[in-house]
Amino acid sequence: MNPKYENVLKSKMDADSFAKLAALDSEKLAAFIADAVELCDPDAIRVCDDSAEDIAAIRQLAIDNGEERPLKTDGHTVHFDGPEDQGRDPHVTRYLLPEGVDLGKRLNSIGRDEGLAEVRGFFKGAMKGRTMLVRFFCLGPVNSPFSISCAQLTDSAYVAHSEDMLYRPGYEQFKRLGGSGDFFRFLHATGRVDERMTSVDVDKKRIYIDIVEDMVLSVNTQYAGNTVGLKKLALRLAIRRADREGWLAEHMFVMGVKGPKGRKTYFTGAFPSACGKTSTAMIPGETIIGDDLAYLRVMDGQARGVNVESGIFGIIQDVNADDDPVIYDVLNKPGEVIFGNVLVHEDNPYWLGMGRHLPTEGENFTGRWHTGKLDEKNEEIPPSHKNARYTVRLNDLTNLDENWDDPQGVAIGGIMYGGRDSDTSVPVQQSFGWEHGIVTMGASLESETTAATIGAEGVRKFDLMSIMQFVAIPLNKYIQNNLDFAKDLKAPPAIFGTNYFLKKDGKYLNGKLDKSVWAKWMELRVHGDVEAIEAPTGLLPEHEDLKKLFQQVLKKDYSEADYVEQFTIRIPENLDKLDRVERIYRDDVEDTPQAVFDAIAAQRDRLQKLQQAKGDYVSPLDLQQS
Ligand code: SPV
Ligand code: MN
Repeated sequence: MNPKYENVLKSKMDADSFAKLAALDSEKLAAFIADAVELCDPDAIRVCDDSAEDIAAIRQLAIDNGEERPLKTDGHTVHFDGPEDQGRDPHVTRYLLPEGVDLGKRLNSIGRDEGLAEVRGFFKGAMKGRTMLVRFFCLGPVNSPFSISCAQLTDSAYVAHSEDMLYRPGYEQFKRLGGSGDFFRFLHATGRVDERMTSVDVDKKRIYIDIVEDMVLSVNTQYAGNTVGLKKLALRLAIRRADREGWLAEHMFVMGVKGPKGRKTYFTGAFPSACGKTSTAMIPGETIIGDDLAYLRVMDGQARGVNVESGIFGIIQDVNADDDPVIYDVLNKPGEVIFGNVLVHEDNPYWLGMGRHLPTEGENFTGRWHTGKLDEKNEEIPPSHKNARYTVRLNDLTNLDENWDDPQGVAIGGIMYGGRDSDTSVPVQQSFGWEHGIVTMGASLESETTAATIGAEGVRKFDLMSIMQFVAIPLNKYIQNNLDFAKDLKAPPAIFGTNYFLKKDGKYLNGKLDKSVWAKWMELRVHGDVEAIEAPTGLLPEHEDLKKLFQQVLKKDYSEADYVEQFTIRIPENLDKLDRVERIYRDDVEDTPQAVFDAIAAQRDRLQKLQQAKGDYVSPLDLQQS
């Protein structure tokens, strides 16, 4: 090791930590840590490996330093983020733009030199009085073509603990690969905290992504979406790497859906935050591989996918025994769980929609709370935040798929795209083919905004592939990469558009569990086991098939009237949507692939022809079987 780094590092770490670091034999790593140490000035540095002792020590540290507090049930803790740190913060999340690089005008960016100077200013001395933790993780399964090694530096034991639960351990892999490797680097500092250990300098919150160094700098925040480097911050870097190497990094779950005679078909699915992604991946009776992030590669002519993570950082609101029985069970029995921003009363966690009466007082993300407590705008503070979360390990789930950690991934049979759409798309439909699906379902996705991101809720926003906030390359390239992905596939996955949020006269047309039926129908369609009806927007299920599935899966009758109401093609709304999406691709995106305009034009043409023949709202019963 370069003596310059060695001196800095040895001055702040014990022999055990230094030995762990030296064993990795990486100048790049030593330089990264030494620079961070000089900048942040921690009192001490602790280097952790993959051992159970180190992992347990981190968890204990989070409790000892007050970032987490034990709850009544064994293994459960609660963590609070400050009132203004309850979601990802896109306004202060920026790419450090090197000179001469153009990421397109939709991405939030700042000149690299200016941004680095600003954010490094906020890191200066930020770890005084604290210990810097040095952690190693792996994105995707270890020892796999999908693996990406990562180093995380943080002064938050909560962040490090969360990463232990959410990612595969990466120290041994680092050692095996040698430190010259192409690893991602993350530096996080909590910044000044109040007596509840929440970051207070919210005006100095910054999350800056350095695409030159594959590094992310995050400061004055604790919310995991802003601080856990391996989650959405690594996704941005992975999208760039995937672009260079010819694979896909996606904001998608991976799950298995059971078909007839013991068959199982794997799906990925992209849904914006808080739009049913986790609950789809957790459909009772099916198997989960992951709920948030997937890498996809072409291997031997097959689309294969892995879960990037090994745990779930899920939204807790509305998790209850009826709607999400598997998760509910994990949250109610002894075992390692971090509850984030819930209501705590007598050392038990409570959240909205849990199916129980909530206490009228306790502690929440605003401190002491009681019914009727008002915020600065005189609005009533809810007992638990809408974006309150739980963190669990996949290993604790009873529905975990047996192939979840396979280094070769699983073969993907189908892809779902779904948003929060109250008035346009049918609950489920299949695309006519890869290109039609990528363009009119993935790249045309819109969703009404939710509490997972700071900002107004319920505003319809364009969110292609549910990944808009994370696409770190020009959008046209991202879409082209998705279009091109099928080129080397023997049989591309079937693509489906889903919509769980369709309304009529202000009320939802579907029950929360109906997605189980749609999943079964999609599974049958992947294998061509059921026929479909050709609509201008895609292939629709037949009533008879859904009726059978509703009976089989939910023991419910599914009337023809319900079917017609849900699957009526709403032509004016669909045409409006095409106009909105086309406008974005024409005016806001540079060099949009022609395939996007072609697919939109063809869909418009089909919709207009049907409108002329049958009017604005066309029942699926008036359409032809394909
Ligand atoms: C999401 O909001 O999409 C999440 C949680 O998965 S996080 O990105 O970590 O905020
Ligand atoms: Mn997500």
